[in-house]
Amino acid sequence: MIELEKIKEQFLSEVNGKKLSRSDWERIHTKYIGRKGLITDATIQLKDLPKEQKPQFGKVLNEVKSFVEEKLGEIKEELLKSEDALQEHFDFTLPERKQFVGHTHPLTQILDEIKSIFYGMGFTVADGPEVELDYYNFEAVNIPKDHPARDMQDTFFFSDNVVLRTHTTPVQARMMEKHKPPIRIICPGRVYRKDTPDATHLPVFNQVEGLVVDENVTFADLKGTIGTFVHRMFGKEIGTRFRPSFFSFTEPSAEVDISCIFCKGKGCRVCKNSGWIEIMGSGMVNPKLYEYAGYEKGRYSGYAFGMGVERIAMLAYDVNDLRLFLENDIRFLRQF
Ligand code: 2NL
Repeated sequence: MIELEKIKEQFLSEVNGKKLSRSDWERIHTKYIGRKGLITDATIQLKDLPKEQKPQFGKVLNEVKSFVEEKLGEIKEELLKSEDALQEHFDFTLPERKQFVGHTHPLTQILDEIKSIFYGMGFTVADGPEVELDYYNFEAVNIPKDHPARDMQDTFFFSDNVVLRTHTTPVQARMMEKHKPPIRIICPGRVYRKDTPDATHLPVFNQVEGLVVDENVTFADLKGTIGTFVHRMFGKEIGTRFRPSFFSFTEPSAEVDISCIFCKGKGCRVCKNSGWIEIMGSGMVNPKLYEYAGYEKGRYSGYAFGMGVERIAMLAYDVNDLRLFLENDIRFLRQF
């Protein structure tokens, strides 16, 4: 009994009015109620006491044990609270961290729009290699060896017969070689020219070319398809004009102009007061290409066209420098 009172007093002297650390707490916990602690010892002693002393000793032992456990519990709670306070320096006045949701690049948006308009008219997409044989890039689309487009100045050559494609026309030449008409495809993709970048030139840019070959295809089909494309892309009020031109892979050939989307044809800085803006090249497929494809002579006719995606995007978004599309300046991109 005296011994139990002593244990309690000793315990109190170790905890009362003391600022205990976590390790102090561990040490005291072990000393009193650990497996070999003082109170655990006393519990073992209880067994050996004379029968008549047991109830009284047991009662006091339980009181002391409960007291110690309760006190250690309180101290632990205090310890945890002060540790939390140290760790959670949460400043509720801090401004939030903004999360920005991205979106597709403006060029991709325009390309998606172009594709979806042609899907709506029954076209499918074809693609091919960017590193191309001279044969498909030039020869098979009627650009002979002495043609100015073959000038070393504006083509990247890997070797005598391997180039970075300068247009997506070789994709269509490969399609014709592999498949018999009817053909109704568009070929979007990256093309390369040896140009120094400026507001209107890039050495890498994107094209969409289209090709339709079947029996009895006429220039009227070309006009209808392009006219519909212009209406869906730029609006019902925008007119289309075909102006005679030359491409070695089409005959006859035409440049496609649209009425100026900025001044509606009245004349402004963008259309250089002409009221018209050039958006693509087109024409009836030169029969020479059917020879290269191995088609039956005189059986098929078709039309083709080609446009620069960056050029369409410049018009659609009223952007006056091509390089802006490549700089990835978030202030520019966020506007679209
Ligand atoms: C332009 C002009 C054009 C074509 C591309 C083509 C393809 C085959 C046969 C005939 Cl397989 N033509 N493509 C035709 C006319 C014009 O592109 O200024 N592109 C940016």
